[in-house]
Amino acid sequence: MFEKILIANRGEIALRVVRACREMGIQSVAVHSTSDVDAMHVRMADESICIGPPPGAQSYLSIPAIVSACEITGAQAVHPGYGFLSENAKFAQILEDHELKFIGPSAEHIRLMGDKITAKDTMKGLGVPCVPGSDGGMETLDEATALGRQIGYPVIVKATAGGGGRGMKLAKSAGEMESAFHTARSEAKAAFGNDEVYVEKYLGKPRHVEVQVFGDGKGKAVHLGERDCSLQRRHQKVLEEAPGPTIDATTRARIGKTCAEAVARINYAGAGTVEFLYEDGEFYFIEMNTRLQVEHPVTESIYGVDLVREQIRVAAGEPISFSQKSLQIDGHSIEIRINAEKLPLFSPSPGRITQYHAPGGLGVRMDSAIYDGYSIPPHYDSLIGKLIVHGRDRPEALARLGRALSELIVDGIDTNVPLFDALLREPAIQSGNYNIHWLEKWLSKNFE
Ligand code: MV4
Repeated sequence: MFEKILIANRGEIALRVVRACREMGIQSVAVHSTSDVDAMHVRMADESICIGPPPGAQSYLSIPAIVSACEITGAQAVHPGYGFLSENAKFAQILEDHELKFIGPSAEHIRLMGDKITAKDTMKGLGVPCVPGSDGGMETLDEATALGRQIGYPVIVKATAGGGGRGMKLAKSAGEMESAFHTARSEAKAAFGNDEVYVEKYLGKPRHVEVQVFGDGKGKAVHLGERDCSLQRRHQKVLEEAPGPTIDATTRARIGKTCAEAVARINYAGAGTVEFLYEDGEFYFIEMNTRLQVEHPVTESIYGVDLVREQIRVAAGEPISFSQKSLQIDGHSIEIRINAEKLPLFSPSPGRITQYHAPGGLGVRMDSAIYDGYSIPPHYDSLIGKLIVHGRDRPEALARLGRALSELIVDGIDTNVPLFDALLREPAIQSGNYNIHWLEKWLSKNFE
């Protein structure tokens, strides 16, 4: 096992990794920018090192700074968290070249899934159900138009270098294809330096259902069910839950097995998420994320598994500590993302937290790196914490979420907490009857 792990991240996820390290008897190294000297992840880690000025590109995204920090501190492995360098194949490769272990999948698997056409082609070949659409990229407008006619409108044009909602254009009819195709291409070129696009049948009212998989890198893999992350605003998740309100045990076992077998076949190592659109009882693969996700705690809650600990074990060459058969779902879990932002426009709201009180009690977990008197710097994303509740069933989890929210105090800055108070009063949230468009529609009526 590793003796020392460097955490190439900040905020709540860096603290999450520090916690796993401490329970495993592993020394942790925090890295930080000059604006993060007083950050909680720096205080909680066994040691820390400054890696540069506040902008991400010069600190948390700087590969030379992080490799140097490993050499100075003697860390043997790097946990990238989520965001920043977590899905950067070049970073994984450079660590390997320096005989440092990247706690995550191989550079090859990151690259494979980072190219959305290759990802889809690979998953299709492994028996994972995909959205109907082009096999590979669309070189010309004529090709895209012919495909649109074949699969039927509406269709969506997506950038192969995109993902997470960036670089997508909807064509509702043949007449809209020319504009969708050219706009998608030029936006993809500008954003990613790669103008390759592909075309898919557009699904009108799906849910976002993602399957958590975990591989040992040696041909074994398990699944840990699904999360429903349909409640999103501008491609940012707002609330996630597990199990999915519309997924039964038989369906879960079937799609889970398909995903686990697929990643086992490619010797995938560590945590991964297979993203689907789910509509009318069918799963359609869209993307695979090769990192630990923000919303991993809802899966941990219902399965009683520490996913970061498993990531570290597998990276060190140890087996996954549980079998598929031993995994049993216990109850229901819901996570809300608490952001430093001002409603109704969701504008960033950095500044000093004058008072903070975290909720507690049975079934309540607060993953956050804020504290009384902490100043949220303006340089990073607005996530300041995740409130995760667990109950014996969905109604109990919802009641517990309302109760926990009533205890939470974050003063001195604006947060999106009032949004959740309002959401909990909605029948669609109480019943679980929502899709990927529900939140934006509701916001346009009730907030903006
Ligand atoms: C789609 C789609 C409808 N049909 N693909 C957006 C993010 C990226 N991961 C995939 N996305 C979508 N792909 C087809 N063929 C609708 C979306 C989409 C969406 C997906 C998940 C969660 C929220 C969303 C909001 C708008 C659009």
